[in-house]
Amino acid sequence: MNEAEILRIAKRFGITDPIVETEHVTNGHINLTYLVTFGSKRYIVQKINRYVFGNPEAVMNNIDCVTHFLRKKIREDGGDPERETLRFLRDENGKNYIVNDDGSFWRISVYIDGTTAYNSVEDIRMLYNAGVSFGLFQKRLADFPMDKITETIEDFHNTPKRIDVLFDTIKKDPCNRVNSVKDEIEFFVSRRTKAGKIVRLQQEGQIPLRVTHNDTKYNNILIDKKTYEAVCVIDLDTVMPGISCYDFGDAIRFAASTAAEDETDLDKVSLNMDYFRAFTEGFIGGSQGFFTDKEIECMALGAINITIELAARFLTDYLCGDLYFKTSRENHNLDRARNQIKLVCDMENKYNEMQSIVFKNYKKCK
Ligand code: GN1
Ligand code: MG
Repeated sequence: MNEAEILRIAKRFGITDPIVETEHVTNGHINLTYLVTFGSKRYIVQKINRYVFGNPEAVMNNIDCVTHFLRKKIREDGGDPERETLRFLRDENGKNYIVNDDGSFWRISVYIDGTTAYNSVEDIRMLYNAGVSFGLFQKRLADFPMDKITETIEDFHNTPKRIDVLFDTIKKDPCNRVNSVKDEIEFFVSRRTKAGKIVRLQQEGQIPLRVTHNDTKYNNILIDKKTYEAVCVIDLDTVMPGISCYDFGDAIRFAASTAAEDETDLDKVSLNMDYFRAFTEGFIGGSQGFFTDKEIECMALGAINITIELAARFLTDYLCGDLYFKTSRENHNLDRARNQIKLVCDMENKYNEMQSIVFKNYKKCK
């Protein structure tokens, strides 16, 4: 992408200052993201991935409704809505996205100064604060009218369906890769029933459907570089009806692992219990006692189930020829799948300990 094109897009959102600096942000696996300084102001310029998001207008409409609602809640809580939620620029027709000449979808949000998104935990206080913020995010959206938002990706965290898709793909073997993943297939055969438990409980009405974030990776929260405070939850593309234990679990899966999601030395991959404790304390405390007893009982299992789901998604994408997640090396998705499988096995060994930490924190805020 050249700067002239970014400038042309920015103009449609009313930005007239020249570009001073452009940085390609490579954190995310889906959208194309740039941090661009126009004059003295910084913005996030993003191209939405059309392969992943079939209906980008719906994505942007969801974001509009959710940020509008959050802004009001933040104000009521005495916070600063300009720092604590995203603000997207509008074009001359009032839309929060534009369609470029080539059909691509672009959006621009205001960069929140003094903050950054981290890929790993540099200080445990940041992780605790991230927990508070993700917990509070759910609490603030508790009375959001769910019928205002649409499902941007169908069955996004329907774990049993994700695993069915994996087994279908194994049957079809579109890229002749199945031979290299025999052990991994065994893993999914043995976990298939367990992996569906949370979704089943929700379908039976034993745990509620809530408005959730659905992608609570540690790098999807902006943290103040000086105070370590978690300022703003970002990447709102998948905010839709979902399961609270999965928001908890997805954050644990990513941030409380002792290694990066694509680490290939599996001896390095395990669940860091200090990190688990810190995030749990923040998340359950931040949500201020609004989870039900059943949800609390399912938090630790939520971490295991969502990690199995991610392993399935990465392996499916590997078998399909790497169409969904961005990859930057050969076998990248296979490495990610193996990494997540190892993490699941370690979580299973630590399940009782995880449960007792969750319960302890729940009792504290009741
Ligand atoms: C993707 O875009 P990013 O990197 O925040 C993915 C998540 C996965 C994650 C795995 C829309 O998130 O579901 O958990 O990669 N987002 C989408 O790292 O599929
Ligand atoms: Mg992201």
